[in-house]
Amino acid sequence: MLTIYSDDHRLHHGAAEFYRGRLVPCFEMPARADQVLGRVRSLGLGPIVPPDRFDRAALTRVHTEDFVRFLETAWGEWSALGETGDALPYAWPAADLRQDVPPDHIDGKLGFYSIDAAVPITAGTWTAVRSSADCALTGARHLAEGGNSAFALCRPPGHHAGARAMGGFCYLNNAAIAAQYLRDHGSARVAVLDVDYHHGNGTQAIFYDRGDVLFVSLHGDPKQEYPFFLGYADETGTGAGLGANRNYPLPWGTTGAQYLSVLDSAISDIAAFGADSVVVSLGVDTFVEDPISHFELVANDFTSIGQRIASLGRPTLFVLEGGYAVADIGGNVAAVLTGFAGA
Ligand code: 6XA
Ligand code: ZN
Repeated sequence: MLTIYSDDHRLHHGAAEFYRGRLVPCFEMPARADQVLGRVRSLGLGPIVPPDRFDRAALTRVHTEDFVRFLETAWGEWSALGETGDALPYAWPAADLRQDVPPDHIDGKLGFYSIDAAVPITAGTWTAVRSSADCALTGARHLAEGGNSAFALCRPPGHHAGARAMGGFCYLNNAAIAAQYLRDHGSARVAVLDVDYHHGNGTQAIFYDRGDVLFVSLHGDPKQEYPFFLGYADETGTGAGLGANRNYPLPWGTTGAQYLSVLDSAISDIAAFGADSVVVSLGVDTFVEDPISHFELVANDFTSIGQRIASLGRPTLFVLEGGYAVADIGGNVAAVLTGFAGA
């Protein structure tokens, strides 16, 4: 399987995120990608190539122009104030506040264009974010040109980023950008399967009113788990997208066996939809030892996930999302990919 990877991810290394009343060191760190790359390399999974540079227009197919401009310029505006630490938001346009007027001050913009304070912006964040999206796009192009599968080793991740908002360690939505690229280059119907522990609220929102992109997600029940405000089972799409959104919220303590039986339903949804290609938001924070999650999957379960995805028999792009048990992330990601490739 082809892997697409850029060293640029290292340029994004936030110091801290706001979590449960404290500023804590970022769980989303460069060592994650290093571990995954090391394992892909030592296993000899296939060629590892740098991403191509795609036109900015590929980003604004799913994100708004003003949001992309905000990401490009945020560090410059922040550092112009004399700030040297990471930019972080602290005020948001929640209920009863204006959500239609972007503020001029960078502090206001940071809140306007985010859903939480887990998205530090550093001097190198934009370069890393852009290259991460390019990894996903390069993988999508590989599929559009007839490839059977690819692994976009994206960092930072993407599935919490909406059309106009960053959040949950995500800035641009790599999986959504790739899915849209596939739609624009030969796939009439695309399915996004999100197996990250957290609901992919950004991906869901981007495609919620569309019938050409199916979004299916297994995740921690938002009653208990981030992102809390989206990801319930009764969210089934709207308008032309009615029926093209499927959420499987699962309780804390979900075991591998329980997870895999629900995954079978998700796989059936994708087969019934008749997807021409599949994008997998591949998070392995469902692992039993993940420090911020509460499922109980073990290494063999990740192999089974890959095998089940392969049973669809569709061109498939894997896009890296979460997973914070750093010592195990490489092995768990590799298990999914080898399960897929060997099936
Ligand atoms: C914010 C938690 C963000 C979750 C990030 C993640 N404290 N998403 O892994 O998939
Ligand atoms: Zn996650």
